[in-house]
Amino acid sequence: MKMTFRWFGEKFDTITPEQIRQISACVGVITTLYDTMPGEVWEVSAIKALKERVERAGLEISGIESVNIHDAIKAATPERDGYIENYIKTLERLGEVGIDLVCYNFMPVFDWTRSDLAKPRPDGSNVLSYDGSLIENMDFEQMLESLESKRGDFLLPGWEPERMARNKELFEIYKGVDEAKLRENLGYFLKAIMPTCEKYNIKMAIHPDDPAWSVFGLPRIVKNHEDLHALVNLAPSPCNGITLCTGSLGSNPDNDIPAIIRSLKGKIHFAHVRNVKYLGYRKFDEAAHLSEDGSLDMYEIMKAFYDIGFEGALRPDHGRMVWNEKSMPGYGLYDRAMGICYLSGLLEAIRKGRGDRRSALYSPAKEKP
Ligand SMILES: [Mn+2]
Repeated sequence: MKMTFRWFGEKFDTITPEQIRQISACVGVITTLYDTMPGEVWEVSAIKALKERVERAGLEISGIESVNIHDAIKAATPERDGYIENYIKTLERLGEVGIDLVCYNFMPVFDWTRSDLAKPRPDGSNVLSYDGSLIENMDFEQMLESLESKRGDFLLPGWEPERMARNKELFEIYKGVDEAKLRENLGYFLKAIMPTCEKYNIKMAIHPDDPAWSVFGLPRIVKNHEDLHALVNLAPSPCNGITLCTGSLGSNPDNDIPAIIRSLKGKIHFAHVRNVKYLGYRKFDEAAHLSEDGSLDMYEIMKAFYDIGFEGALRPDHGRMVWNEKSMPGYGLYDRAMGICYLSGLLEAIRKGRGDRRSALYSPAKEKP
């Protein structure tokens, strides 16, 4: 496993690659060109500049999260083939500089949803939180206003104001797109891009829906074991796989995360690891990574990744906001750094318990001559 850290780029993140480098165990960043819109072809010069910036700090780009997919592709409007061509062009440009992991999602209109971006905890920290009873009583406009009022100066990935200004139009194009249709559109997209992915060995890793159920009446097709296996079968290729996000899938207590991991050997290309605390039906708080702080057993999760021979990039996902840090909700430095160290500790114990003496910094990339 390769331990990595999400970084939003110089213009958008409060954290520097130099700070990330000082987190022991971390070998790379997961990043993106955050100022490109879905559908745009990425500029070669911008990709190279990003790569150089990361490498200057002694890190690698371990993957891109995300190359976002234009709604024309998700909803299969007449413009989709042009946008797929653009997507392929971006993949080629990433492949040319040796980037071999791309995370994406196929959620209509917006991606993750929360009712609170900074819910106070008794320990003085705060967390992202979801309360279904609040969300179900809001319409989408109210949801947007609520997030807008809480985000402070920070951008929220997946809720770009430029796109959200068009939300009525976006909802309109998804009329008549049910789960079956959305899955068909995903299959069409995957079949079109797989030859390019195979040529450059780019592993595509779809992110599960967050939370793992339908919100605002929009279809969701990456929620559980069944959906993940259907996705894998849509386009059989070593490059078609999954971002196993424990927190997104874990929002639904019916999802047995270690069992899901074990069932997807060879199909998990990227891992997001975080904990959630169940508070009731469709109600949860995010938590510290520590097992005891939430409802997921992080030891069992890391063991499952180890047992299936997962050697891809893993990153700690959202943390709490601690020590009065000010940053993008969920993406402060401190709690994610504590998270990655905790996960690395679990992994060292699992490895040594199995007689595996590889160093904690082992990563497949580093073994290459
Ligand atoms: Mn995630």
